[in-house]
Amino acid sequence: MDLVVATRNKDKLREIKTLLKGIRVRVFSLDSFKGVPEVIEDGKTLEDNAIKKAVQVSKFLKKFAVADDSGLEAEYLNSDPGVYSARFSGKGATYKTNNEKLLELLKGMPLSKRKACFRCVIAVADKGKIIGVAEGRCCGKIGFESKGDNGFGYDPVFIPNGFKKTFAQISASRKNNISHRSIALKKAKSIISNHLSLFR
Ligand code: ITT
Repeated sequence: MDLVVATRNKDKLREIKTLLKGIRVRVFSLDSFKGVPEVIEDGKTLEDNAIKKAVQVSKFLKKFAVADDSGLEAEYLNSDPGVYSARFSGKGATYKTNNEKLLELLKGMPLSKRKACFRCVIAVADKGKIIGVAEGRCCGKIGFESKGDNGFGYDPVFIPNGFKKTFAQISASRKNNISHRSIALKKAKSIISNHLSLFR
C-alpha cells in the first residue's frame, strides 16, 4: 500500500521517512503529486491541524496519508509558541527569527524558568476518513543561546532532559531515539499496521 506524508516541511519529512522504516508501505511525499491544495492551519490545537492536514490530503489524493503537526511549548510562555511554532515571529518567519524571538522572550530567565516540551501529533487518515491520532512529547530546557547545526527549527535552542547538548548538537539518530516525533510515530506505526491488516 502507498502512504503519503502530508507535509511541505522537508526537515520533518526527512525525519518521518527515517522513522517509518520497517513498515510495509511505499512512502511518498507531497512532491510526488501535482495540485494538492494548501491546507489552512487554523486549528486551535496541534490535534486539530494534524487531523485537518491528514483528512484533506488523503481525501484529495484518495490515498492513505499521515500528517504531523508539532511545536515547542515553553512553560514560562504559557505553552507558546505551541501551535504557532512555525510562524512565531510573524510573516516571513524563519527558523532563525523564531529562535531569536524565543531567546529574547526568555532573556534573563534562570534555567528553572526555561522548561519546555516539544509535542508532536500524528494523524492517520485513509481517503478522507480519520483512522487514528498519536502523540509524543519530549521535554527539556531552552538554552541561553543557539547552539549546533544539525536538525531544524528550534533544535539549536532545545536541550532535552538528561543531555547537556541541544538537539542541534547531537546526531540525527540520537535525536530520533528520544524525540517527540519518534514517540508519536512509534504509536502511529501500530495504527498504520492495524489498518493495513484489514486489507490482507
Ligand atoms: P507542514 O504543516 O507542512 O507539515 P510546518 O513547518 O508548517 O510544515 P507545523 O505547522 O507542524 O509544520 O510547525 C512545526 C514547527 O515547529 C516547525 O516549523 C518547527 O519550527 C517546529 N518544530 C517541530 N518539530 C521540530 C523539531 O523536531 N525540531 C525543531 N523544531 C521543530
